[in-house]
Order: sequence, then C-alpha cells, then structure tokens
Amino acid sequence: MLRPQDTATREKKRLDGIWAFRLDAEYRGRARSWFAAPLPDADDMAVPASFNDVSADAAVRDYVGDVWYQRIVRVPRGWAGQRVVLHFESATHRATVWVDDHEVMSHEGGYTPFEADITEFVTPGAEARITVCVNNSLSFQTIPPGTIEQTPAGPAQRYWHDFFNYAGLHRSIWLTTTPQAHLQDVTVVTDYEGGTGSVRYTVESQNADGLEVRVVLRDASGTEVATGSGATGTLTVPDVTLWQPGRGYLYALEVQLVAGDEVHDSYVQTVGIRTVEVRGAQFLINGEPFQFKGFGKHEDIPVTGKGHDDAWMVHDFRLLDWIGANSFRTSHYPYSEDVLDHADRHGIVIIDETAAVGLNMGLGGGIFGSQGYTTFSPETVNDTTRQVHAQAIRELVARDKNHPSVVLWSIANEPESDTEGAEDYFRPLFDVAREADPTRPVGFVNVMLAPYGKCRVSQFGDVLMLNRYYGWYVNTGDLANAEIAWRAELEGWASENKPIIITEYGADTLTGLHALAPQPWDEEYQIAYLEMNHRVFDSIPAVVGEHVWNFADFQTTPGIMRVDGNKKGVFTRDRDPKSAAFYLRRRWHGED
Ligand code: BDP
Repeated sequence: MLRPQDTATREKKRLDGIWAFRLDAEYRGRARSWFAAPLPDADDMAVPASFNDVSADAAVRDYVGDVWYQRIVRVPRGWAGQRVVLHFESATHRATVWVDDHEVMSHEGGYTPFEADITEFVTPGAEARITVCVNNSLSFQTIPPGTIEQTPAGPAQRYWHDFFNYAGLHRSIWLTTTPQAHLQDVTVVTDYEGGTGSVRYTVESQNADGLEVRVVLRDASGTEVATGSGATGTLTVPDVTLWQPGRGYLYALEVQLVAGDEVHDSYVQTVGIRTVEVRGAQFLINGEPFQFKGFGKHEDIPVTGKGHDDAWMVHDFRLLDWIGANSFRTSHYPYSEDVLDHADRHGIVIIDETAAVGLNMGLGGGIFGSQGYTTFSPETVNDTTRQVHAQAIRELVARDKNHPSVVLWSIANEPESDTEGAEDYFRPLFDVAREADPTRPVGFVNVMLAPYGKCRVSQFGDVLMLNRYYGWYVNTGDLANAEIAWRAELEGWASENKPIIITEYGADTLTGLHALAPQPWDEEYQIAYLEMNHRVFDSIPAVVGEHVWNFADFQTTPGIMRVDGNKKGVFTRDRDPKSAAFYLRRRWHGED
C-alpha cells in the first residue's frame, strides 16, 4: 500500500475536521443501518483525535464498545475516470467503513493504515456519505490484548498495558485518486561501497499490462543522479551522501508507469541510503558503532489523546534535539507515519514496535490485584492471537520498510518470556518478521520478571532490549543495592555477546517536588536514579543504548501507583522540563 500523495497523476483530499459522532452502547447501529442516513442523535467530534478526552463526560472517556463517525464529502468533479480510494491512516482498534449504503472495508488493529477502492460507489462532482463504526474493546485475541470482565456493576474492560486505552480516529483520513493503471507498492533497500551508494528497488503495479516502470533518483537539490527501468533493479549513486544519525539526508525516487513518453502513474518515494548491521555486541549504522541515546515515548497529549498533531510532533523533535537524544522507540505501537517521515528528515533513529504490549499476566499481580489468568493458553493468548500478532508485524513492516530512520523491529514489549508457552508463541513470530524484512535486526523487549538466565525468548533476537527498574520497582529508594544487583544482572546479559539496549529505566517524578535527601518521586531522586544507571551502563561495553522511560508524563488507567497517569517523564505531559532534563542534556551533549 502506498501512502496518499499529490503527484502529476494523483490527487488527495484530507477528510479531517469535525465529524458527526455517537456512542452505541447497545450495539444498535448495524441492525438499524446507521450508515444509511444521517447519524441519529450525533454530537460533534474532532478528527484526528481520541474521542475520550474531547468530551466533558466521564462516560465517554471510559466508554468501551462501538462508536460511530460520519461525514459528507463531495468527490471532486475533476476526478472522473480516476480510481478513487478511501484511505485511513489508522482506526483504533478496529473499524468497518461504509460509503453511502455500501460496506467497503473492515480492519483489525489500531495503528496501521487500510484503504479500499470505492470508485464504483461514488460519482465525481456528487456527495458521498462516509460512515465509520470504530470499536475499542480488547480481548485475548487482539493486539494489544485485554478482556471484558463481568463485574457486579456491569462489564468492565481490563488490560495489562500501562497507558490509557485511547481510541477513535487518531490520524488523517484521505480521499485520494490513482489512475486505473497504477503503482501499488515500492520497496527500497540501500547499500554503499566506498563513496558509491546503491538503491535496490522493487515496484508492484496493477492493471499495468503493456506499461513499463521507469525510475529516476534525485538528490536533495533535485539533481538527477541515477535512472533505471523495469519493475526491479539496482541504481548506482556516485558520490553518495549517506543518511546518518543526526543528518537525515534524503534522495527522492520518482517511480513512473509509462508507455513510451506517456506517464500513466507517478509516485515519489524518499530514500535514505544507509546500512544497519549487528556485529558481535555492536550495533552498526553505516559501519560505525551506534550508541542509542533517547527515550521510550508515547503518542499522548492533553485533550487530543493519541490523535496526531503536527505542532506537538515538531515540538517533541525540537526537545529531542535540545536534550541531545538521537533516537527513540515507538513504545508501544506503530506511530503516525508523519512521525516517521519527520525522523527520516531529521536523522532521528527509531526502534519500531508493534502494539503487542501486555502479553504478560505476571505484571500488575500480587497485592495489586492478582490477574488469575495464564498468559499463553487455549483460552487466553493463543494461536489466533499469534495470527493477529503476525499480521500486526507484517503490516508494520509493510508500512515502515522504506524509512531509513527505522533500524530495528521490536515485535513485543515485556511479554511473558520465561516459559515454554512463550518460547513456542514467539519462535515463529521472529520468522515472520525476518521474512517480511531480511534487512533489519529483530528483537523484543524483555521484562524484569524474566532476568538473565531465565528468559527463553531472547535467544531469537539479534539485539537484547531490556526494561529494568532497579531502584524503582525493586530496591525502591535504595540506589546502592540497586546498583550492585543491576550490574550483576547486566554482566550476565553481556556474556551473550549481543548488543544490549536498555529500552526502559526510569523513576516516577512529581514535577516541583524537591528534597535534600533524595526520595522516590522527587526531582533529585530521578537524577540520582539516572546517574546510578549510567554508572552501570558506562562500565559494560555491550550496552549500546539508553532509552529513558519516558520522554514525557502520560495518561494511564487509574491505580494506586499512578497519579493522574505515569509520571516517569523527563518532561511533564505539557513538555515542561523536570530537573532531570538538564542533567540528561549535559550527559548527552557530552558536557558531564
Ligand atoms: C514497563 C512498561 C511500560 C510502563 C513502565 C512503568 O513497558 O509501558 O509504563 O514499565 O511501569 O513495565 O512505568
């Protein structure tokens, strides 16, 4: 699938704005064909946004079930003869879409795009009614998983991930055209030898019998540097300028479907020429050891929730630059494609993660409410879940394979990984990822419940990604013992001769809380905690990365361990710096 684009042969129209919206707690909409007429008793809702916090009603915030969105769109009259496509960048967690009375598509999974050819259902120049039924419930067969429990007060959604289950239409929706004969997909793989780069490309097209593929590669100034023809080929780029961390140099590959001089379709794929390789305990980008400095992030902002917002995105990247970060992980789901494009342009390195988070019934148990479930079993996370998970991996790779910023796939965050069930579940999923993309390393994020010597899944990864909270969830407030225990565990992992990225370490911190004797939750403790971790990392060469948890405070489900959300941010939810931000800035800019 190609992201909508304006080119010489394609047009797009953004459908963001105010849509009609309503809840459907009794699941009546389908039976009553709400798609067939103006949505009854509708309210206004902003798109893109999570619907939860836009409303002033707690019942909307915590709502679980079907919600409906609808709007009228006029199809541009100039689109006659074109193929008209309706494209959703995402719908969380699943959606069914109608154009007037016709059901045109359904999609499972909240963070990847989907589209349908709706040419036969629309008339250029005329209006069409677009209706979307979005459902946000989670079950053991969804990614991420959850379950709806029957409680005395009624059904209640439970899930095991530590961020609020924001839902709705989080990203742009497009009405877009392609010619009838059109390009369908482009894949690029880059390499270089000395000063000469290479771009191997593969193009898929449809209804293109008798047409040929022609490609032109231009550098950032627009100068043509290579041309080619045929659906696959390799372009040679003399005097290559590499895409590098901190310097997101991009070429543009124009792909055309042609008959002689006549251009039938045209699409522009940006290309960053770089290599990624794991060698021993090193993570190499362009043959140079790369040290990840940055954060686990979230798509999470006030009011809009997980809705994409350009201003907040640009601001976040400025803050990354200010603090000296060179990378982040898309914890715990695929982020907006705008974020990946921005990272490509700015040379920010990304660990790209699926939404497989919370496959672990061991977390949040104990006195905080024993889960009473077995993680991997026929009744819980099972073969069907694994198929959904495999599809999520394939869709992530299909969407993000051409982004030079993406250097590593993370197929899950903190799943149970110390059992036979976990080993059986994950082994084939690593194969799925490698088959989808043989060019990038693959890993998963290990949880502290499966420490060195106990984990049965890390054997499959090219890289070890560890989340550890010594000095926070264990050895709470006791940094001296935390340091001893942490170093001992990490030395064990280092013996595996794989690169280690610490994908999470962090301490909840209430901005404005200070103390002479640092204690958990105050700003001084956050700094002391980070300093302790850094002493450990700096003493172990196999540690090639540190991603603090989290870039900013974020919303979660309520709980006695959360105060208006998770407070492990180095910035507040409004992006004000905590004291730790200045400490990290010194470390990451090499001033300490
Ligand atoms: C880890 C999770 C992350 C949580 C974090 C925390 O990967 O999503 O938010 O811990 O507890 O378990 O702050």
